[in-house]
Amino acid sequence: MPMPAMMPLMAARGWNASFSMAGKAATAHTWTTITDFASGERLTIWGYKPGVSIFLWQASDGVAGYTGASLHCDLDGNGLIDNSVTFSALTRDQVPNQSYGSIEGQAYIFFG
Ligand SMILES: [Ca+2]
Repeated sequence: MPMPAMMPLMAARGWNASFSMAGKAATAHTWTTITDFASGERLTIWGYKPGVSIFLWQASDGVAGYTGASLHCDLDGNGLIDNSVTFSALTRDQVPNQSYGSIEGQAYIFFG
């Protein structure tokens, strides 16, 4: 998989960070790396389409030095990855199970 530009999100230890990704059917692949994702922190990815979106986990992916369990999201199901997120230094088992929700017709997936 080609490596797009990455945007590290730094979460200082001891903070309860909440991350939000504006997932949308993309013409450009956005790849976010979250370091120090810890208990109490949350990640929301918007743009989820129930029954359409496709999610692919990789045990370890990302940029050298910040690899970890990575989720690749094809939110509109067109076969192209729209958003990726790497949970730096975490294994898949250390990432909270994803859950789903919707607010005012806008669906999302949620970790935390
Ligand atoms: Ca797509």
